[in-house]
Amino acid sequence: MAGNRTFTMIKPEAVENGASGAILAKMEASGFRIVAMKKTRLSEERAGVFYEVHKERPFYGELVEYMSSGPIIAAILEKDKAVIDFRTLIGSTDPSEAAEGTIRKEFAESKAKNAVHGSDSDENASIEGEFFFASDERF
Ligand code: 3AN
Repeated sequence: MAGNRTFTMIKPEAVENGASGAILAKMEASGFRIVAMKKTRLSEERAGVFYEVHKERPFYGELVEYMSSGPIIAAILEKDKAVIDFRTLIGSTDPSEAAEGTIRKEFAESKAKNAVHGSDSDENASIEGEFFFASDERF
């Protein structure tokens, strides 16, 4: 049976550093199936919409600027308990607090440049997946 889905982005610094392949390999090796994937670049306006939930937070401007600073890789992933298991795989927002073996421990530079995004709920996974992918781009 197909599991449920989460949404991820490999962030600009990880793409720039050539870490995309290693990060995607870790996701697949951890049991996540790639349902949809693309390399794209967010305009400042689209990054602002994507992160609208964080609008009141002090780092919002920095976050929007950073996430539109270069190409990202967006993907929808599928696995049993995808959202929670993916949050475990990526580790804490702050890489200095991320557990050994997590993607952020290995690849993130800082709280802002933290290599990957992972949805925090089934509802947001669905909204975020819709933001990037049409139904004929999912397999
Ligand atoms: P997560 O990505 O682990 O769900 P959130 O939802 O707290 O973390 O934050 C969303 C994004 O905002 C993070 N991925 C990170 O890039 C950025 N962010 C969070 N906290 C900070 C901070 N103190 N300074 C700069 N950027 C931050």
